Amino acid sequence: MNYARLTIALGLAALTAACGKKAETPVAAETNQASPDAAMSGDMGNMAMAPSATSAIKAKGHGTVKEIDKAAGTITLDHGPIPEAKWPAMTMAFKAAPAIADAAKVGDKVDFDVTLVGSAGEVTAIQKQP
Ligand SMILES: [Cu+2]
Repeated sequence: MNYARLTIALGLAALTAACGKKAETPVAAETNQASPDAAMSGDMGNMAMAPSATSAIKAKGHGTVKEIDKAAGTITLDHGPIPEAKWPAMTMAFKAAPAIADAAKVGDKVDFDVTLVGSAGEVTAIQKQP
């Protein structure tokens, strides 16, 4: 079934892009290369919940604040590529401590430090771009 195959392909692409580690099978790598847009259009919500945690990667990113949810402890960033994790540019929610959420506001262009574990990430420092 084409739909099932597409779903699997998207899942693999998202995992491959999200995990920051090399694909475990050549098939996954091929899928990811063949359709870089698949990872972009993948459901970031699902991605964030994927229980495929690996070792943490510390990285720096740049982006624009799209949403801050202090109750949920998240900040949504439209961020550029993060080569340390092999992530393409995307919009996604990160965990954020209250101090981080207070230091930024929607629309700010920011530089940020992030700790990535699997497909989830936490912003650990944020600074508005001058
Ligand atoms: Cu992302």
